[in-house]
Amino acid sequence: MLSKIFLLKRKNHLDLDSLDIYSYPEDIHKKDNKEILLQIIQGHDQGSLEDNCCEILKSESKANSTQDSSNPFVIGNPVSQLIGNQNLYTICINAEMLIGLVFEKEDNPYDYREIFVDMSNELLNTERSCSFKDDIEIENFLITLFIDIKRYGDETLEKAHEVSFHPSGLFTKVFLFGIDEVGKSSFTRRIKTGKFNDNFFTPSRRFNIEYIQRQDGLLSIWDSPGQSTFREKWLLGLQDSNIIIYIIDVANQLRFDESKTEFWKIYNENDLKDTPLLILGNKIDLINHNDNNNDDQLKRTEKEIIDFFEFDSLQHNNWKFVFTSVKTSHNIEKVLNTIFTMVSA
Ligand SMILES: Nc1nc2c(ncn2[C@@H]2O[C@H](COP(=O)(O)OP(=O)(O)O)[C@@H](O)[C@H]2O)c(=O)[nH]1
Ligand SMILES: [Mg+2]
Repeated sequence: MLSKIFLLKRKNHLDLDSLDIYSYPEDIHKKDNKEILLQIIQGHDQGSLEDNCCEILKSESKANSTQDSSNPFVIGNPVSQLIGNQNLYTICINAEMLIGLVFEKEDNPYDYREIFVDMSNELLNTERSCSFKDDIEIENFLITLFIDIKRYGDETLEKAHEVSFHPSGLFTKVFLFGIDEVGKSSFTRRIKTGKFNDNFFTPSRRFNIEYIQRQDGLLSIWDSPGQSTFREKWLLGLQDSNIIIYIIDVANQLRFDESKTEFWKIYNENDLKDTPLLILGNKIDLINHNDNNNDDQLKRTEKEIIDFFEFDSLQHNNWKFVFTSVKTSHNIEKVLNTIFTMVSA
């Protein structure tokens, strides 16, 4: 488990007295830890924060500043260090700062490699959440990074361990995708807990994998996060899925174009032809149909959606379209059964 995060920021030279230190949740006191801090700095990249800490980074930093100012922060490779009984993972930013994660001894820092690099990059370069200009900004950045990495460890790594001990070892990996707000997280929550909440808060950066035991087998549902930089890495999980589910918000036609573009982009960039594809037209409860010929109307709506999204041009053996409402539970049971039939087909 992640226990602490810290940041060492060099003012001038490698003089510990001119080093700014931030940490969370507990303080690292410079005086007590002088020796350890020195070792951390020297241990990173076998260099020092002063000199050859990431020489490559320095040149990249320079190249970056002239060519492309869109990524102001150059983020190095994490380095794992065992100093005393401290299990550390440090990353160098712009050749002038070190961010360190402190783990418990039995943890493997390499499990956290991607999230550490991706989150730092996302917070610093995409969201521009910190320019290291003032203390509060830096502290907020560190706390955000800490919470997200810890959450990843608690929710994803711990669960992965749980599952590998599952006796059958057989589970169906279900990969959800779709633009934000279509109901992916609500869907996952509905089948996990049976609950729905209009105001359910789902943090956008959250890695969300839920394991759900059903009579037909164990499902692992991968609910992909909305943020695009995260999504890139997340999508690596697509190919080894047993089934992929694409969700559309049928009540929000304003975003059909965007949704369609996103679908085809992901579909074409990944080799998915042989993976069963289930398309859910969610939030059907929001579409007011004239009660008399509800079925006909639904068929027409389905055809309009399929035409608009050009699903008929899918070079795909095994795909289906189903209307759902996560809110009213409409067709949710059917979706679960369909998952198992499609996977075993
Ligand atoms: N009316 C209605 N609202 C829904 C339905 N499914 C999800 N929502 C709402 O749509 C919003 C976005 O849902 P969320 O699960 O966070 O979407 P995600 O970004 O795809 O994970 C939330 O306010 C949900 O309560 C549905 O079937 N019907
Ligand atoms: Mg979500």
